[in-house]
Order: sequence, then structure tokens, then C-alpha cells
Amino acid sequence: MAQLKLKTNIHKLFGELNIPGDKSISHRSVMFGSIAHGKTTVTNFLPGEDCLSTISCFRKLGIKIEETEEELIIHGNGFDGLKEPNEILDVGNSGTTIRLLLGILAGRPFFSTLVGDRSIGKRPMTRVTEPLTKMGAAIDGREHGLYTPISIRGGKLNPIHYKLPVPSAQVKSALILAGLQAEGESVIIEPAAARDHTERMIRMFGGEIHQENGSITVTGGQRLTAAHVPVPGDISSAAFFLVAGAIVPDSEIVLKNVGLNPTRTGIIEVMKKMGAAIELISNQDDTFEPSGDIVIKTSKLTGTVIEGDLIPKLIDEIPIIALLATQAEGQTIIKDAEELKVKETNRIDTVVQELKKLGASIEATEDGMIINGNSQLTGGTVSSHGDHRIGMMLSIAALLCKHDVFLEDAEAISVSYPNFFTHLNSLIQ
Ligand code: SPQ
Repeated sequence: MAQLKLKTNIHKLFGELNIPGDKSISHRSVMFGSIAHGKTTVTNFLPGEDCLSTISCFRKLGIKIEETEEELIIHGNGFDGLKEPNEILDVGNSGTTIRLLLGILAGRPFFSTLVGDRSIGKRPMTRVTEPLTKMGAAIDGREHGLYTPISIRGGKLNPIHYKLPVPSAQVKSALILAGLQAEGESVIIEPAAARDHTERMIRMFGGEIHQENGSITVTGGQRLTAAHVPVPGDISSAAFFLVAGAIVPDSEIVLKNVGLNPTRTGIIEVMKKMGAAIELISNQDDTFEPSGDIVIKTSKLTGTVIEGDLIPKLIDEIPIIALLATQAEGQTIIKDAEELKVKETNRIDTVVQELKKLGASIEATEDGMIINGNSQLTGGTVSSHGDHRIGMMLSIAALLCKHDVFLEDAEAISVSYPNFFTHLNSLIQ
């Protein structure tokens, strides 16, 4: 329970950052490298704890994974290259690892047990265990497969036709990964577009998948071939500095090589709508995962409404958007975001509770929050509650605080951004 004294009362941020690799794409690079045939190489892999948990699970499943200074090398041998683990698979704090791994293990004819940390133990798994059971996997877990520990014995799978009850990249990805092992064509229908890194990666590894009007079709039995995966910077990590640059006076920050997949750029849309001085200075959209450099300057902001289909495009950025809204003119309303309740923490509760401690005017609603702008933030002792995104949001909030701020459970930040404080300190003038 490390407590950290945060930097406060900052008058200027200036400089350039190379944003670390995208967490979602890093996880998937290890998974696809493991189920493809041949030697996959990954550059700019995120060495955050969540992605290291994914590496550790695949090593326990018999996959040789080498880590060098420059790249990650994964020696895959198709789905059949995965072997029954003789140890428990520990996913740590990572929802992506457990849910996507269940999709892969559903088609493997062996037994595995999956566990995670206390936060994972509270996150719902039936959203994947139920449809995977329908496809033919034998899965059990605490409270009838709702929570970890979860055991799974996979095998021969039937294809599925499934309408997702909530927009979720993790659920659709688990079903796509199981669908790749089923006999026949699986169809997954999304109520709104969630991040599509799995779909893009299938194509990158030489496979086929069709996306049309919210319907995804994948055929089982495809042979995937090793690829080189250049991971772009994580827009969810860049988000903390986009907001910091906009709200700290007299600032200008350049964020290099940020992933700009349109299913992830909701924060840019919202910041532009709120009046932020944000500019894309280069844009490579001819690759599997588009990326570019972004400049952000101190901005005069106005409140907005964030709702509907935009929510899945910025779901992980809502904590930092809430902070942004405390500095805008007028009110910001965030709706349709019930999914926040089942993240590493209940992010509606933790955002509201912790920002209030710093003097923000913010109230929780059933499906989001209402934030009043123009708040002068004060100071106090706050907690990440073990949630990396809450910890980073509070560290950015502290920059505006007049009094001392102490952050409890600061180490949670290493889940997705191990060098966050080095980057932040390099910008402080
Ligand atoms: O992996 P994990 O723990 O679920 O991480 C989070 C995060 O804030 O980093 C969510 F708490 O990101 C998810 C994201 O919310 C990563 C993800 C993915 O890589 O597929 C998809 C989103 O979750 P979901 O439930 O909407 O599919």
C-alpha cells in the first residue's frame, strides 16, 4: 500500500513523449503469436504487469516466448501447440487476459484453472463463460461460473450465433477466438462498435473475418501465420497527458506515435467538441492499426454530454474525462456508461468519491455522472483503490491542487503504464 506525495500546483507542462505500447494490442500480439504458425515478432510491446501476466500464462501453456531489448519473439505452433498446463494460470489484474484466454481454451482438449487478483475475483465472467458453454466447453467457477477461480475443459466446439448483451471487445474477442476453432461459421452481433483489434489482428496473421453493419462472421479451421506486430502507443495512456496539457496553464505537449484506431478515438472527438486545442500532426492510416502524433495546448473548455455509441470508444478514458470536465465552463453529463461498474473498480463510484475529496463538484448517477465545471481543486489523501486508471487520473488532478496530495495504492499504475511518473516529471517546468 505505497503512499506517494504527488506533484501539485504546477504552472506549466512542456515537452514531447513517446507513448508506451497499446495494452489491448500487446495482449493480442502474444495470443495470436501463440496460436499462429511460426515466429512472430512484436515491437513496442507494453511491459506493463497486465501484459506480463499474458506472457506468463502462455508460457505455462507451453509456448516459447523470448524477450529482448528490442522485441518480443513468440514461437507459435497453431492452436495444437498449446499444451495442458501443470500450473494454475494467474491473470493478475487483467480482464482482457482471462476473458480472451477462456475463448482460446474453450477449443483446447485439456483442463486449465484460471485465477486472478482480488479485483478480478469481483468481475463478471458469465458474459464469456455462458456463450462458451453453449459452444461446447465445460466451464465451472465460483457462483456457477460467474467469478474466478474458473476451471475449463475445452474440446470440440459448435459455431455460435450470438447477440452481445453489452458492447464489449473482450466478449466478442473471446467468441471470435473460440469461433476460429469451431466447425463452421460463427456470427457475433454487436449492439455498438467496441474496439476491433482482434478483427484487425486476424487479418494481420493472414486469416479472414467479415464485419458488416455490426455483424461479425468468422469461420473455424483457419490456419494463421506468424507476423510482425509493430504496436502503436496506447491512446488510453496518452489520454492522461491530453487532459493534463489541456487543463494545466501555459502548456504544450507533443504525444508521439499514438494509436488512432477509430474504435478508440472517442476522447479526441469529445475534447474537440469541448473546445480543446488538439491537433493531429501526422497520421498513418494505411497500416493495420493507424497511428499518429498529437499536439495538445492549454485550452478553454465547455461542458458537454457524452452518451450512446460514443461510450465504447472512450470507456477507459471516462475517469480522466471526468477530471477534464471539472475544469470546463458549465456542466458535463456522462450517460449510458453502466459498464464502468464492472471494471478494475466500480469506476463511477471511485471517480466520484476521489474527485470529491479534492474539491470537485461531481455526482454519480445510475449510468454515469454529472460534473460541474470551473472547480478549484484543493488537496488531501486520495486512493487509486488498486485501479491504475484512477491512480493516473488523480496524479493529473493533483497538478492543479493548491495543497498537498497523497496517493494511496500508487503501485497499481504499473498495470498499464510502468513509466508514468517518469514521463509526467519530464514535462513539469
Ligand atoms: O483488461 P482489463 O482489466 O479489462 O482493462 C481495461 C482497462 O481499463 O485497461 C478495463 F478495465 O480495459 C479493457 C476495456 O475496458 C480492455 C479491453 C480489451 O483489450 O479488449 C476492452 C474493454 O473492456 P470490455 O469489457 O468493454 O470489452
